[in-house]
Amino acid sequence: MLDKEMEAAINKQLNAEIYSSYLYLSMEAYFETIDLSGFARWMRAQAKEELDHAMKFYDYLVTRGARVTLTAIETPPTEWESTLAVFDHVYKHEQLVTGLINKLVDLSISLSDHATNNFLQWYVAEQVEEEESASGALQKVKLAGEDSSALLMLDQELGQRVYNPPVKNE
Ligand code: OFO
Repeated sequence: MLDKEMEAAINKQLNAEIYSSYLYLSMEAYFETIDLSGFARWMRAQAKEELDHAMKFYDYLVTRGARVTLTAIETPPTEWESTLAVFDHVYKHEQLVTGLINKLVDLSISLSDHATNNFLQWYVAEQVEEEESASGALQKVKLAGEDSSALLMLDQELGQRVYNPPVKNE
């Protein structure tokens, strides 16, 4: 049986993962309005990935006989000053999520919840990839700078991103 404190913390993280999905969907919509459809596709892939992160927590709660409790999702921002501002936000957001995952790991250790600790290691590794991917995109956008043709080429490049689901959803 899952400790009640851990159950509440995982439900909170489930909400945070859905918020991440919302945030990236909002970024997708922003890029669609300024006709950068490659960046928009990159964000769509990111949004789907976040929903899978949420579902992995959902399924873990069910597997452990715990209660999934869905709560309201915060409204994400809808406007950014530039492409650079968006990708800077993505990178900062992923760093924030890494901090949240680390806190969950800390809680699992303090509760001697080895099963949850083991489960959370997947997210620890995933956050390394998330930060790398976000920082890589941010660096490229920085390099493109004010050069609109470089930005359009980058839009095409990032638009090639293919989403591979990390978990199987039914
Ligand atoms: Fe769920 O990893 Fe990004 O936020």
